[in-house]
Amino acid sequence: MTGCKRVAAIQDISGLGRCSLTVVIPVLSAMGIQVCPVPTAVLSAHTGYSEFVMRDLTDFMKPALNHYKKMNTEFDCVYSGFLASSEQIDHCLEFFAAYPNALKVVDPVMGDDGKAYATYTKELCSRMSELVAVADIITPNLTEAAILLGEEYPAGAMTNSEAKSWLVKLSKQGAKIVVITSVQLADGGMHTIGYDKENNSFWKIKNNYVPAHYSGTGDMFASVLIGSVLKGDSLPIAMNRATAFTELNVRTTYSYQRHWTEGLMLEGQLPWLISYQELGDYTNL
Ligand code: PXL
Repeated sequence: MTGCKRVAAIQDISGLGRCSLTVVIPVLSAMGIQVCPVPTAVLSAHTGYSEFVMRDLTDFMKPALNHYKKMNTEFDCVYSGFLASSEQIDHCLEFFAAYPNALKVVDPVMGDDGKAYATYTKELCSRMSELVAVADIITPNLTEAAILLGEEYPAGAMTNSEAKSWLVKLSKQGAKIVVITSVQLADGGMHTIGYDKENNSFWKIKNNYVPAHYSGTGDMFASVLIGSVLKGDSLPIAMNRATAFTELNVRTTYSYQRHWTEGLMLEGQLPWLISYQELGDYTNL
């Protein structure tokens, strides 16, 4: 009996603007999963703010890993998110190699809305493919999927067969499960799409559109997806749970008209995760 699953979450902690660890920890904790944070940097506010102060923690990563190895600490999952430098990619690779039996999840955080984030250099983006190559699950948004594939960000809606071919091409880079968020499909609406290479199944979940965009949305989606998979949900149910919780938070935050940089007002919605509802809003892509 292990009591509860444990995830090593390798990403930054930002004071203002809910994202990365300030989203990952409450979400996974509410799902009954222990988070062991491996902070890669401390920021006063995330990089979407016009000003922030930052302390890089790259030199903390290897000693932290060495400590966990010395203690024979087990992790059920190693999950990497926003990274601040190319050297941090090397340390993430060391974490993944040290825990070959853990579920390896790479959220290749690099950008949104067709653009890379300010701190993501060309080198950092190209090295992200080294993490993607060792992952079991990857969760890019459409911008990140385009960067990983070296494709143009789609100007309009994608057909189902284009969407499937992006999923398959990404899975050929390594991961068994590929989930892409924020995909406009030609048959109408924004979707989350997923592919499970082992049984060659394709899934889609239609998103309820809200005319707003908040920081940390991808971090929330990936965290719920990971929690759901670790609890034994199938891929479409995990996608459904992650989409439903993220939408609930987007709609709540929109109702208060908060600025996008503040992130999603998740604090009041955590009981939804604890109640662990039955879901069935997925279809085949
Ligand atoms: O949500 C992704 C993210 C995480 N961490 C930091 C960020 C961002 C996106 O801008 O700036 C510090």
